[in-house]
Amino acid sequence: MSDMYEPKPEHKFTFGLWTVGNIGRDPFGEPVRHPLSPVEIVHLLADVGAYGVNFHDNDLIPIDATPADRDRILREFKAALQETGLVVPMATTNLFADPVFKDGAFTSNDPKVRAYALQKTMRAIDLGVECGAKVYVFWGGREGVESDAAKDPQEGLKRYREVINFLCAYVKDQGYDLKFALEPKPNEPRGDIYLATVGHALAFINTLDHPDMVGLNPEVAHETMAGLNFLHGVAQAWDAGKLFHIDLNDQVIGRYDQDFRFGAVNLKAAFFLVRFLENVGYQGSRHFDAHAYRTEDYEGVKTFARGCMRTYLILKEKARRFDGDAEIQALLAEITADDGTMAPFQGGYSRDKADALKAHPFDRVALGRRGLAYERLDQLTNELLLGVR
Ligand code: GCO
Ligand code: MN
Ligand code: MN
Repeated sequence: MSDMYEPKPEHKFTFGLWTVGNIGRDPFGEPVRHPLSPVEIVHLLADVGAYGVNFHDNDLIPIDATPADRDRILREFKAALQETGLVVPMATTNLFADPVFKDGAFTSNDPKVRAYALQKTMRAIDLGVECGAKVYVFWGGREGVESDAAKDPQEGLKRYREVINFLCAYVKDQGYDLKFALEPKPNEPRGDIYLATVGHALAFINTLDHPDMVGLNPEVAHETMAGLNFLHGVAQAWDAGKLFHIDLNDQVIGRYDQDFRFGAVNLKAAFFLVRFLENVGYQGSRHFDAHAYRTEDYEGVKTFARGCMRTYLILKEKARRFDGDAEIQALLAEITADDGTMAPFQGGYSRDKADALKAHPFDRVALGRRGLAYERLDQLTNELLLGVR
């Protein structure tokens, strides 16, 4: 397939080793696909046109690998990167799979577990940096509780903060060129996870020792699981200068954590998201944190991966058309029209301005009577997305 929607490295599409490498195990069923080695995954991703590959430490190096295993695996992985031209823009730590993390890692009640998690993360940061990562993700999958009887949430946050502060200092001390991106999620695998949403994480960042080093990795599915508008979270992260990375996938509100192909559920939300990212000039990776349906074999996995990227590029083209559509733009101009008469009241505060505004007569009834034509605008959006304009 070679057309204008063909993914190219310049599009910065990335996948995790754990995404296309997902073997389709779920709480009810055994794997449906055989595991691929990291080298095989790199080749699969190169084949479908991705730009990069991201990993958890243990996606690449098994948790119980010997130093010799580690060296061999790393050598082979780097050779595959070299051969395919794929890069590693992001890395992260698996702080959720091993039983040691059943009560969390940085927020575990056990100080030995917390110290072990910190050790594991420093080693994983070294590994990520060695492979070229510039962004390091913190997804607190097990940082939370099933019962608040077990852990004080304020204590949990205090422990989290102490570790992130420690790790920021570690990165500085090592002279690494690395930024941290917190990935909020409300629940799953814990009953409740700390730093549940983009908003929680943004507020937390301001309490850190080095807030400049720490941003966000928002995920479509996670904000959707919380019943929130993902675009609004992304826009707020961007506005705060904190959109360091993004996890694209799809999710139906109210369901289990689905990790569907980007655009598989809510195309319109995906459209406004892509339009936002493209229009503000987001320069980071477009990372797909999703996996193929459990019904698929590896051909289906490739179709899944191509589908994520293709949908993104199609929506990017739709965004271009939306912004160039005369009727839509005329409507938008009408909606946001400004006759300039309010200019004296706009901008910063002055006492004169406040006095003048308090005295200004408004025709409230006339203002409230005006129809806004959002129905027409939304229908035009739908028609554009449905391909009839
Ligand atoms: C999930 C998360 C993870 C993280 C990954 C990278 O719901 O399981 O989205 O896939 O993104 O651990 O930090
Ligand atoms: Mn997720
Ligand atoms: Mn994710």
